[in-house]
Amino acid sequence: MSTPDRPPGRAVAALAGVLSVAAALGAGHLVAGLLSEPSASPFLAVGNAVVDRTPNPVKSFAISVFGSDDKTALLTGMAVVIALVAAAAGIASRRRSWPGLAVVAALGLLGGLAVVEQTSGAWTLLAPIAALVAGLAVFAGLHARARANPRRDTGRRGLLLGFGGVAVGAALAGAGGALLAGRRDVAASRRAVGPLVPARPAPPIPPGAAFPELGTPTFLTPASEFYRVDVNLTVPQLRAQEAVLRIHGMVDREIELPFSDIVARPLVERTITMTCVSNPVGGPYVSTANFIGVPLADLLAEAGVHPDAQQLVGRAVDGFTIGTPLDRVLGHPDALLAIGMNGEPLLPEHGFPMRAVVPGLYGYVSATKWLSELELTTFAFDPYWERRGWDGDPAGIVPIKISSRIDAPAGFAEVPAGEVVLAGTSWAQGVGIAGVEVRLDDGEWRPAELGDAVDPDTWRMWYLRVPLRPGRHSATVRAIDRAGTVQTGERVDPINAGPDGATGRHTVIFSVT
Ligand SMILES: Nc1nc2c(c(=O)[nH]1)N[C@H]1C(S)=C(S)[C@@H](COP(=O)(O)O)O[C@H]1N2
Ligand SMILES: [Mo]
Repeated sequence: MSTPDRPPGRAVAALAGVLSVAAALGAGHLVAGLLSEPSASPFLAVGNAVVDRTPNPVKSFAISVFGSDDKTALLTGMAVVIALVAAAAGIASRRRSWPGLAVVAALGLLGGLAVVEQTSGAWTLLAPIAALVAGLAVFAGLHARARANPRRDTGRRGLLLGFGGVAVGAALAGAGGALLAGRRDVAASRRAVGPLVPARPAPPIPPGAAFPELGTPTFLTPASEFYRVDVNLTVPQLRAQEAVLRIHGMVDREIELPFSDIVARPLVERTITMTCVSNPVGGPYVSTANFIGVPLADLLAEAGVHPDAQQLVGRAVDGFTIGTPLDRVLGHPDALLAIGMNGEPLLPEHGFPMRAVVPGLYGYVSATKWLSELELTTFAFDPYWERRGWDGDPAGIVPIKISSRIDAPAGFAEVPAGEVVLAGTSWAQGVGIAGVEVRLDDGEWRPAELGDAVDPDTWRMWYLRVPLRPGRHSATVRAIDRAGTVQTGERVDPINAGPDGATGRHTVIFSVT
């Protein structure tokens, strides 16, 4: 026998109303994001419609009170009003569901009208329609659950699950929509910057610099394949139009450079191989690009650096900091404020719209992405990683360690008998590679053929052809730099090496069949 339904308490009823409208707004926001049409979000469309109708004196008052947070203030106010209306609708629906359904429908209609006014094209209506459908369905569902007998365990659990599920779903949908909308803004901003044409292009890469047909990487890494390392769970979505670089601290005059000022300067292009200190021996965290930008030394000269400044601290929009010994920056003409890679604006994951790149230094002490500030300080300031125990005397930051890697054959590959081609890359930024040697099955070190040298700050490809009998073989590689340093065989993992970088030699085991 089923127990008769009873009206839910006021709090539960109010919550059902609020959650239904939240679900509606979340669904609308998500569909707008999927449509790449942020202003089709019913919530934002209503906000924009309100802004359009706000008399100018009220607008200036809002700006004087809330500053650049005026949009946030408006949207927060709207959210509060909508929540109150939704709660009232919920309470009015304790006995029958139609008052709540009517209010949800009315709000949906309002959102739809705002979207019609604020956007063009018929597809944008999908967002308010999704919102309306989600709002009505969720309200009907929650209403039914709230009226189920709360004294039965299943009823209470069902209610909790329903409410919790809707809350999480609405939040996820809203966040997803915001994320998608932000991406679209940034994509449009990158397109508006357009291809970058350097006034001083990098010298062309000679065709003999890499042997991708033999298994080495291409000399320039496509931006989409460039290794990525950062502490960010989601990529900061910044627009170039709003980006400003502030140079301050121990300078004669603080300067603020909008992105538009930087992109309008004569741009230089340099071929630079970047490496992460966390790259294990044989690992993938090394890539090369033609970086386009403005020499950091020029910008610092404009601000006038105090003679007692020691450290250049790069600060990203999220507060992340990286410290570089100042002499490394001033001493290297290719230390860049970079805005582009391989002719295009930076990709968002590589720091769009601006980042630093300092040849010869690991990324964690040089290559701030999403850069918003350069601060001149002493070594007394501890940037992000130093504060987390990677203390190392910032004055004594080590240059990138000499290293080499076997790309072909891949580990445990099976290759046909006869002449086997081994190929890979090597790097010793700042000094340059003079030679690469390969040892097969604990034999003698044999010199490999080298690709054309491009720059001491870039990697150098190598290959070696050797006849090999069927069976299992091992190959080990070592590099020698132009100062005569031979890559050590002493194996230190990146974790144990701490801020100094891994050492050791890359060995690959493969079978000839
Ligand atoms: N804002 C910011 N910049 C950053 C980092 C970061 O976590 N946040 N990581 C650094 C590290 S450790 C490296 S190796 C390089 C990697 O740059 P990439 O991802 O473009 O290859 O960025 C550096 N710049
Ligand atoms: Mo790194």
